[in-house]
Amino acid sequence: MIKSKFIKQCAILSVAATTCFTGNAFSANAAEKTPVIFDTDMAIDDWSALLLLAKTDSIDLLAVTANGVGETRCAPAMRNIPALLALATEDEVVIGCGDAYPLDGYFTFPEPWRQQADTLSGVEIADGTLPITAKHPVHIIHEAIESTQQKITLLATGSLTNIAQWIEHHPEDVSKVEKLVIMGGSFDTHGNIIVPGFTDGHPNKSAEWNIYVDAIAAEKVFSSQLNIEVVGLDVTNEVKVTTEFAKDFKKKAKTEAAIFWDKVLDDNDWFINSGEYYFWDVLAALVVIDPSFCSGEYSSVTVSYDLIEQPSQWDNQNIPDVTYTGAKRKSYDPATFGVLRRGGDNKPAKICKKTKSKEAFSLFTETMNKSL
Ligand code: AGV
Ligand code: CA
Repeated sequence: MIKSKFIKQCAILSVAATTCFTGNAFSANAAEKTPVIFDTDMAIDDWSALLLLAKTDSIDLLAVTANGVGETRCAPAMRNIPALLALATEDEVVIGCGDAYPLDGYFTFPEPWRQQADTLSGVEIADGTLPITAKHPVHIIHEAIESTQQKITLLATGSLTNIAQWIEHHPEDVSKVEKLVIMGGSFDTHGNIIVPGFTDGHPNKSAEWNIYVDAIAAEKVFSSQLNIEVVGLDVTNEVKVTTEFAKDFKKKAKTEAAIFWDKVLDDNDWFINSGEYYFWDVLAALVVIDPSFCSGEYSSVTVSYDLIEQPSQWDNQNIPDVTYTGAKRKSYDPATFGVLRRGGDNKPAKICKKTKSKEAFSLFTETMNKSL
């Protein structure tokens, strides 16, 4: 099943490639679709980003890889991804999950957020039919890249654990990737680790959650030769989810995907009212769909991390003391872990600074309401 998806890609693409050489315009459609692998932690707005990608005609969603490091754990993620895809596409999509813990450090998302993410915010939908592969995302991503001559776009909207492991195992793949779009980080604005009622008193004022939970993975990714576009808080602050948007979306919701999403918004009125909810991952998906959603500048990005002698109160003691490589897991200073800064020697990444927020909300609403 998994292979057949990639073989299908190969077949289409080899036809496209042949006709490209012969200049046959008929092949243009197949070649024009952007092949995408979506690496997600399946939190609330990852669901809408997933539905959006699956419903966008110009995207060929090859695979959805999750990790159990972010908000949703692997078992529920492997139920929720096929269930959501069934609302949005009839295409085959390869689905698998990676590690449950970060490459290093002991930080995790607050447990109530994880519960909400595991359970799709309490909104019930039927199981999907797409199969799950036991393959690790490292292999899923590698096989997808091997299967096509087109350059794949990666979108990562959770911690960068899977992407870092894939780079470690398959450094030869890096030059075959078009780009990696990351939802994560913050540069010229405050971070989002401190959330009233969940992380009061946390010492980290500057990091963003996806980078913070696995800053060592982020460091490996930013120091690679990948072409990176960063959709961080600087730009996602422009797409706050408001009650007005939720009302407008409700009026227009008519497809299964949109009706599901409307129910999620209903269940999250408290989140919307708290002013803490943004279209973080949706905007990153929109940048994949249309790069003009990101205006920005290029700069090297350096990830901060500082070892500490004594574990802090922010360490989650349930995380195993051995990392996936067999090394002893280390404790890091929660105040600086995952803070990004411009500068250093890494290959410059594009840092998104401005977007088109009105168009972002309207393209999202329109795409979610397109019939299958
Ligand atoms: O930091 C943004 C990332 C996005 O990938 N996530 C949520 C999105 O999936 C973490 C996050 C930040 N603040 C949160 C988050 C909050 N208040 N509740 C749940 N998750
Ligand atoms: Ca996410």
